[in-house]
This record gives sequence, C-alpha cells and structure tokens, in this order.
Amino acid sequence: LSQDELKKIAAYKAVESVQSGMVLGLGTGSTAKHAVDRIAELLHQGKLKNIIGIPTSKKTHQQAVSLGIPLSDLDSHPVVDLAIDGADEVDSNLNLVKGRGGSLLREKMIESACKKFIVIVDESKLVAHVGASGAMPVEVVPFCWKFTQNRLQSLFDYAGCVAKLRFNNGGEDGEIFVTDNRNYIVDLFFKKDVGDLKTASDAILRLAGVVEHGMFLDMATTVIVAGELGITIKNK
Ligand code: DER
Repeated sequence: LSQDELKKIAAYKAVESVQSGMVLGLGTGSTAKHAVDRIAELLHQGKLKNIIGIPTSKKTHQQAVSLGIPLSDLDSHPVVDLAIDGADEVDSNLNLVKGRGGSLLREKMIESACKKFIVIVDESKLVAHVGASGAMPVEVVPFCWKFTQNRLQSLFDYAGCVAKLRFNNGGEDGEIFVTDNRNYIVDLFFKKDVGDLKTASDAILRLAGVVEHGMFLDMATTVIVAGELGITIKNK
C-alpha cells in the first residue's frame, strides 16, 4: 500500500466517528484532505446531514467550499464537537508535532476548542521523541524575526538546535513563507531529545515575538494509525 493509500484508510476510519449535526474542525494537509473529501461524499449521499465545518486553513476552506461543505468559524461556533487532522509526528504519549504545512496556529486554535480531536496518520509519522523526523515549527511575527530565531536557537542549545526561517520552494527564489495569519515560520531542528515537552513549550511561548509552536501536547483524544499490517487506534 502506498503512503497516500494508508493516509486515506486512516482518514476514512476517522470519518466513521462523524455524526449528523456535528460542528467539525476540518484539518489541513494531505491526510486531512481525504477526510474532508469523505465528509463531503457522505453529505452528498445524504448519509450525513447538518454538518458545519470549521476550516483550519485557507487551503482547507477552499477545498470545503469547492465540495459544498457548509462552513463557519470559531466566533460563531466556539465549541467544536470533533476535529480530524493529520500530524507530522506522534510520540508514544500521543503528543504531536504539527505545522510543517504551515497551518499550526489556526489548527491549534480550533483543535484546542474541540471536545474530541482525532489525529490521522500513516505509520511513518510515529516517532520516539518530538523532532526525531524533522522540523518543529514555530510561528513568529515578522518584526525582527532574526532576533526571535536566534533566541529560539539559544533556548535549545543543549539539544543541538538549529533554527531556520522557512522559505517558499526550499528558498530557491528567496521568498519568505508567509502563513495565513501573515506571520513567518522558524523551523527548529533538534539533534537530541529536548526533554520535558511542557517545559520546552512554556519556554518557547514566553518569548515575545513568538505567536505559537507546533507541539500539540495532551490534545489528541484518539490517534488512528494506518500501517501495512492494518489500522491501530490509540486512545488517550
Ligand atoms: O501542517 C500540518 O499541521 C499538517 O496537518 C501536517 O501536520 C500533516 O500533513 P500531512 O497529512 O500532509 O502529512
């Protein structure tokens, strides 16, 4: 099975938890895309009714509009029944790294307002510790971003951290990546385990200039993992 087929299997499994009348957080990324497609399909088949979608990015908003899913936002629906979204990493305590697609702020706002948060991944996302497979993104304000980048890097000197500003297309055209919220992303690359994640999270958020980071701690209620040998469901 291809990675995308595994993503689709996890996504479809998660959508089995969607009930008519729900307010749904609609995730962002190639795995969540399958879940949004599936929700639209069930709506059009009449198997789901009265769904309201809260998109976690402009990209998902566009996808949902094109599929005819009724949409709203957190101002109108401050409590979300269920959110379904992908992740870049899942550790053994169901802590996540998200944001390599750049949508972490809106995702975290919506997913921390929901009663249930189902994470959908293929087995390649399972890691021994946060940062093991790549970047841990931090959304920062553009004002003096280099100052913030340097402070982030120093914060995690002990873990051999390298902090890099994110560019579009890997930086070929020198164009800085800008989030839906008109901020920048500094990606943190760790050579070693950062240790206690709550301590790391608090330290990052205390830096003026940081908006939010991509560690989603103690937020997932269920993680659905699709692998070659089948589906594994991990509950909090
Ligand atoms: O950017 C994000 O947070 C996405 O949800 C990401 O974490 C998962 O993207 P993928 O499903 O395309 O791997």
